Amino acid sequence: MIFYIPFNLLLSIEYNNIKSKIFIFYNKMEGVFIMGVRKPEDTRSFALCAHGGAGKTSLAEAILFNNGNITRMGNVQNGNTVSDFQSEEQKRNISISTSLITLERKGKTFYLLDAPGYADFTGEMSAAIRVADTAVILVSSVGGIEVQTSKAWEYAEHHNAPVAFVISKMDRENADFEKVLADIKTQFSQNALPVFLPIGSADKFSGVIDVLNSDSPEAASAKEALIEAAVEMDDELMEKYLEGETIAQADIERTLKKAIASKRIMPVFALSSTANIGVKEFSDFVADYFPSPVDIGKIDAFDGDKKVEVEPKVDAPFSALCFKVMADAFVGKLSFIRVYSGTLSSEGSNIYNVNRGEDERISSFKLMMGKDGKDVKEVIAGDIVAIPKLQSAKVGDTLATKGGFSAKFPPIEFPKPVYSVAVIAKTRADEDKLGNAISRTLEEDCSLTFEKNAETRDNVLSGMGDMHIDIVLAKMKERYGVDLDTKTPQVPYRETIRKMSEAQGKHKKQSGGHGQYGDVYIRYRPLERGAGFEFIDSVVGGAVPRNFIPAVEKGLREYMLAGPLAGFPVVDFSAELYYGSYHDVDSSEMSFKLATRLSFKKGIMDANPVLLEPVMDVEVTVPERFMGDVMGDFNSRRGRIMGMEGHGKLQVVKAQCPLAEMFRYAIILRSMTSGEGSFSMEYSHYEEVPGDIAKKVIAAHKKEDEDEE
Ligand SMILES: Nc1nc2c(ncn2[C@@H]2O[C@H](COP(=O)(O)OP(=O)(O)OP(=O)(O)O)[C@@H](O)[C@H]2O)c(=O)[nH]1
Ligand SMILES: [Mg+2]
Repeated sequence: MIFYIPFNLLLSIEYNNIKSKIFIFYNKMEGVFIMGVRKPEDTRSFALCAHGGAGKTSLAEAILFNNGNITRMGNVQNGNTVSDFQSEEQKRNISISTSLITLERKGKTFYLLDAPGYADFTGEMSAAIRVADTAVILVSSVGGIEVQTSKAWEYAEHHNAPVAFVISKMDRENADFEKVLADIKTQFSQNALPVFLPIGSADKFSGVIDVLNSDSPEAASAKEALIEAAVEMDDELMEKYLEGETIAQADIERTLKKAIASKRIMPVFALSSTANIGVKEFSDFVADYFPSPVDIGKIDAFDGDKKVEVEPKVDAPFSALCFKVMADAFVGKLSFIRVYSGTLSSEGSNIYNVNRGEDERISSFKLMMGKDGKDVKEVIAGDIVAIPKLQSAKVGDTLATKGGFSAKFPPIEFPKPVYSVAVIAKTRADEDKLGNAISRTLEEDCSLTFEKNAETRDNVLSGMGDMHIDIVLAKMKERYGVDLDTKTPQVPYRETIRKMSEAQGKHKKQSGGHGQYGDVYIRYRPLERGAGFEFIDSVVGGAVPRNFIPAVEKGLREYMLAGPLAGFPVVDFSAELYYGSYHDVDSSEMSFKLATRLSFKKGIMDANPVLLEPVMDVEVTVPERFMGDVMGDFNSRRGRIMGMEGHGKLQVVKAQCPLAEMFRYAIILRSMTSGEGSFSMEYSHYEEVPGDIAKKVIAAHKKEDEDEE
């Protein structure tokens, strides 16, 4: 049911005794508002995901053009697509964050999430798949399956999301539908079944065959495969089919939808977005057969340890998940949410952040079209919208109404950063603005971390790769006017000792009146790695008076922060105060502290001091042919191979490698594997730095100290 009405209106009506939500939609081409009856059954949300450059943004653009939402089809190269609206996206001709596009087609509301494909933005893709009802994985008919295609598949599997495959760029030279389809079947799933077949390819690509509605011999076997898989969804139908009876079209359509929702069928499409062939057919298929939130059914939330099933019902308590936060130049902060249950009107409403316990007033919901939003006053289960000016919501937070839904959805998982730089403000003014710029940037980007390293004092910005960091720095400059220099972060080296030593420290000063006197004997012993520091007091007979002993311990704890070898913190040792002497008048806490310092310096230097460096656990995933290169490279960077595992055509190499050798690994691995490798790493333990390298580090550090003085 569609009405045309001349102004923005929203009501609830009773229609055929069903209380339904009215939804107003602005259709740019027709310049009118279209009003329809809304229910979750009519919602189609899907995430376009793929390797970088497979054509996601171009497909989104073509869908909008065919649907009449835009009158001219933009182009990624010209930087005028709806989806790639950020200046960094337009400058680089790539997507860097997920765009949300809302449209109406065949009475259905589409929420299209256009995720970026480059490895540096994998987290965006993962979040998009998490909140969309279907993952649409694009595979270029020329490039075939690539690293991030497999990542998209992995995420879809992880979230148990229904999958569709789009074999894109069918107009390109060397387009090979059959080969790509065969690869999808062998590498991902035999359930990948074409629903549209290409007619011709490259410059002869002229259209697509609708497999289900075709009687042509070319489509016969594909049709057979589709019907066979669809009827499996219904035992009675299956029996009929096996007995050779003809299956009614309506039955096929009904079961096809079920088969897609349950992943028994993963529909495969052939299309070209730039030539606009096969795109309309794709959109119509989405409207007709893609699962709605109701087809997806219940999802899990957790109330403490208790599992709570959330059903996509409009009359259930309102619940939603915040999956993206964006700073908008005009509106300010926009929080993107996926509604999982209930209904919420923006009029006079508050939204309650279950994770943070904060209740906030809201003014509107926005149906997004790239950077633009149209106000809508009510949202229902299945909707994906943005809320302006919500202060508390962070990515992964569960939103509800106070006293209503109280469980939490599982957090959204983001990959851990693997590439770090130390940032330095260019001027004092930049430094003043840094804190605010960083905290706003972190809010938007969950693959980014920022930390002041207590040991090296570096401000370390970590992300997924050099491109990611470059973009973050460019954005901070553009938005917040903060200019930052970068350098390789310092390795947080530490010092320790390898043998026992004993050292006296005696501080004595006789100057006119009151003198200073402190005298300590301390025994230093190595402790096992990770033990930290231990102070032992074994003074007998008051050689050091009780009241001065805390000053000795305090002194040690202070001096150990900058060791005598190269100024790094000293760890994994014990210091035993076993003897000393004092002066009735001249001894003080300060004198004993200074005496301790003398003992510490000498004692550590006598105990065979060495440098320790952090060693990382590294996991590298590469196609088999790069295994040799990756392992050889680890040898050259002091790494140790810990193991290998095969995952299909990919190999996982596990290694331990000093952090000092890993700062540029994101860049090195990319060039070594033409972008086909990925890796993750986390801190494992501290280990001794080999002598020759330690010498260099110590010399460099001494020089630095001299320069500073
Ligand atoms: N010939 C041809 N080129 C296409 C087609 N689709 C996209 N392209 C081109 O391929 C390049 C990448 O397209 P995008 O739409 O930006 O790809 P994407 O998957 O969104 O890329 P990222 O978001 O950066 O991962 C652009 O130059 C497009 O013009 C197509 O169907 N045919
Ligand atoms: Mg894109």
